[in-house]
Amino acid sequence: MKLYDTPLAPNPRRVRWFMAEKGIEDVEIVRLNLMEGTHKQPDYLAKAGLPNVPALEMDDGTTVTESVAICRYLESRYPEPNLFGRTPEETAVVEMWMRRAEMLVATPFMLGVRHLHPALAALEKQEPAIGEYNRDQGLRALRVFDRRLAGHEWLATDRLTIADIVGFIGIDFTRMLKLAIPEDLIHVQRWAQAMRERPAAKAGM
Ligand SMILES: N[C@@H](CCC(=O)N[C@@H](CS)C(=O)NCC(=O)O)C(=O)O
Repeated sequence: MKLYDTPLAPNPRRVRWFMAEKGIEDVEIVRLNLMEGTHKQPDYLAKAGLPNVPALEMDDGTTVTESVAICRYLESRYPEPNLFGRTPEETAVVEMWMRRAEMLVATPFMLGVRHLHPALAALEKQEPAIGEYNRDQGLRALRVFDRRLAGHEWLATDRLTIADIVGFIGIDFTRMLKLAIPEDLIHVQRWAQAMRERPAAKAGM
């Protein structure tokens, strides 16, 4: 298997972090340089279908993009430790928090960074108003997560899952905007610190 990857970008980081939590080491990493546009070259597009990373090329040649689809495939191939839920109930709760993390936090913050950070001008026709709106939406949504984390150690279950990885990486991307988690969100602060201390956090940088 080959993982098409790039450093610093949040979506490939999800997959690297996920693999590190599971101790997966037999996936070849192929680094693409987004700023040089290697993800837009015809040979990559023919495989991936979209000018995006990450992409996972399986041993039979099937290639999938979408970081969570890649993680689901890896979960089937390497079931332990479980990161998508063990029972039907747990699986539904993990999916719910993973989608909330994606839609309420990761996507707005990603748009904030893409439209506001000068380095991203190479990839985006920047509109600062879009960036500011999305950054503020992401910040507001953190309060939903703070309420959840007031009564739960992790977002979805009694252990770390894909929901925590998607949520934390979405929030952590805002370091590019020099944005800190508001101090009064003490439960998000506690959880974010626990995420930073995971051994897998380094692989996920
Ligand atoms: N929903 C996709 C998003 C993939 C995505 O947007 N990747 C970014 C890097 S984080 C990318 O490839 N950007 C290239 C570009 O904008 O040209 C996923 O989760 O994998």
